[in-house]
Amino acid sequence: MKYHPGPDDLPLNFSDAVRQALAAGRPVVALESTIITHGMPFPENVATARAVEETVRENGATPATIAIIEGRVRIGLEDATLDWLGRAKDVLKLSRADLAFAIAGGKNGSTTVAATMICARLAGIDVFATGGIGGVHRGFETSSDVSADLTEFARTDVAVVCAGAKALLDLPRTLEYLETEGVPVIGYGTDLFPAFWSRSSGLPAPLRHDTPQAIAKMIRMRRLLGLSGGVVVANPVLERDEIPSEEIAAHIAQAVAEAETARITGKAVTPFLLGRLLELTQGRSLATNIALVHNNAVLAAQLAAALRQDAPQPQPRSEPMQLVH
Ligand code: PSU
Ligand code: MN
Repeated sequence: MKYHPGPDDLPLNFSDAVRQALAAGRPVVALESTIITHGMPFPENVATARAVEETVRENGATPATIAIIEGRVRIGLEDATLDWLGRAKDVLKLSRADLAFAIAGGKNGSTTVAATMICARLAGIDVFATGGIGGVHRGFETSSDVSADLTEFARTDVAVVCAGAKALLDLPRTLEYLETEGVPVIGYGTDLFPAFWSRSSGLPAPLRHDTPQAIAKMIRMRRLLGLSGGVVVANPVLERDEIPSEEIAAHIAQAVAEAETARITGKAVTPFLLGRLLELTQGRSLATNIALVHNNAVLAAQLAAALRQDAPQPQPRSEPMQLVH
């Protein structure tokens, strides 16, 4: 709770379970909601969101799924709201650029990785589990399409456990961008950067750790150094669940070409590509997607516990001012 900087009228609403866990200093794991509204089809989206919350609980942490409901930042959603979100068609996909627009306007919106990091930080949550992060898109040379997730990592102190980034992005440029922004990218138990459905992108992971405790120690050191921003914990999908990159490559090429032909731009690009990949793999990609989110939830719960186990940290100089640009 020590990071809670909100003015009194910031509409930040905690579920009872999350409020109690934070007050008691117990580990909490944030979960995003764009994966529910724009990342997976109904009903798998709702079933997965619930099951992932359960995985977090089974691993000793409290889940806090984050979304904007009627202009309120909700930290922890009840089942009925999750269910409604999973069916709703007119929910905005919110990133840093449109978060205040949705809250001030009393709208409903799901939070991307970037927006979930902002809300988690406001709520005093250090760790967040998701599937894949946004990145530099293929064809960046002409589109300039870089996910706001990447700049958020440079600004907001949250550890995001993911399975790397999808190979439908430009992964070498994504890693270059993160390096330029000073964002640590940690391969968990691997020397290779994972590519979502596949355990490896073939690219080296910039850093490597093999235990949650080692990651927690590094995060604390970043704070002692006064370094702003978060870290990417890239946790490869388990071998039994992976789809080898050769198998998925042709489908990716087709989806990217179709997006270009259809002149899809802006925030519609990622949902379009995810939807096409699902169709082109005849749903096979979904099982892998679900499995890797669970795998990430387990590690995130362990990391949240590791961060709580050790001595309280001094207030970093740059917190919480970095939230106000
Ligand atoms: N990548 C995935 N699944 C997802 C997303 C990305 O494999 O659901 C979602 C996340 O919410 C991520 C967002 O933050 O898409 C990135 O969108 P954009 O590229 O428009 O920044
Ligand atoms: Mn984009």
